[in-house]
Amino acid sequence: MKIEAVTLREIHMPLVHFFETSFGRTYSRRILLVTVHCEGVEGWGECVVGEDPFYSSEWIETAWPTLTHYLIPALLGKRIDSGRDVPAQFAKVRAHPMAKAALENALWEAEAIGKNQPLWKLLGGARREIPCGVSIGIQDSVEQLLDKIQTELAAGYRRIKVKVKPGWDVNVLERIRSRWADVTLSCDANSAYTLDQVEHLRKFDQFNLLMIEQPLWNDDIYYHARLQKALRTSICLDESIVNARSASFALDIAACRIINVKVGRVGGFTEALSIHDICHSHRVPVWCGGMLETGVGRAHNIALSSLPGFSLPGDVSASKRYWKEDIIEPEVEVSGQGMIAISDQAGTGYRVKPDLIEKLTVRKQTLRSGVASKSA
Ligand code: OSB
Ligand code: MG
Repeated sequence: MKIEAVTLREIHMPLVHFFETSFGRTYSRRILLVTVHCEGVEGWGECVVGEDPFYSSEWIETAWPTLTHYLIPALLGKRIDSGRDVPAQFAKVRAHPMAKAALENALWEAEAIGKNQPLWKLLGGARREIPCGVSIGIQDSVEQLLDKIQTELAAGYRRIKVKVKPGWDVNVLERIRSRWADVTLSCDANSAYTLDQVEHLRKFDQFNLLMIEQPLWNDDIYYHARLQKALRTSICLDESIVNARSASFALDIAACRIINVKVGRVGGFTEALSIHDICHSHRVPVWCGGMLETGVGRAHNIALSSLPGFSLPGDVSASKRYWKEDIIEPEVEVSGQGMIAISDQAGTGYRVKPDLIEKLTVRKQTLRSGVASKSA
């Protein structure tokens, strides 16, 4: 595939309901989309950076120039046959995994369309439907949280994950467990605790949680191993697993028993597949995390979740939980049994809605091979 042009766009989309984690509340998303144009085939990718450098150091205003100055020029005009060949082209650029992933994943999608194959098959997937969980943010009151859990359980979701932070944790988990003794429940701290709080974190053990996600520092693995020894509850690492090497290290020192794979956080499908393979060979379950994606990123998460090691419900849920109208059709739908069916069509099986995307676009730039960059 010759990469003739790449288009970047920023679109603005309000969330149906605010989303709050231990690092803050989001009402509306600034979404960065990339389109690769390869000899009549188009592939789309979503850059899952946030509006602020809070989940990770990358954010929308670092991703855009990293793409236009370095990553897109590294591909323009080249022939690249496979998404797998993209990481080598980016090797000189340190970090910026989400910017890299957006472009790499768009090329995997173009490759799948070019080969007339479903993306999930190209990635090596096997599942024909995937189990879904939901991630529910911190609310204004515990009652509001309980109402939301009720709604999601009624919709069929198979795992409830709640965000926790000091002051919104043991008290909240107690209320959830007293109403639903048996639901599959986990929590995500997004690095809100330190090792001084081990005694406090041990109180989580009484709630029979499937896992506690990233309790300690975002860049830490070593102290999570110490904490895992002190807890009965399984630790799941999210933020601190940035590549296959950190996943191997975490498993070697028993820092966690579960890994959350986010394709943006690890720099693209190629690295995500390596992490999957390492975990699968260690019999460590993985699941697919979410970053409040639109349908473009969501469709990629669905394809990735079809791999055999993705044995736990992911944070991949229906479009309508996030958006009044998603930018793909059909929208992502979840069955009453909490499953998403995987399409047999070439590519992701979802189509972008160009008119809606155009309407939501606030900035756009196309870079063409052999032509100086131009804003429009
Ligand atoms: O830690 O998994 C996280 C959203 C933004 C940043 C970090 C996280 C999340 C979520 C949301 O938990 C998952 C979703 O997309 O539903
Ligand atoms: Mg997380």
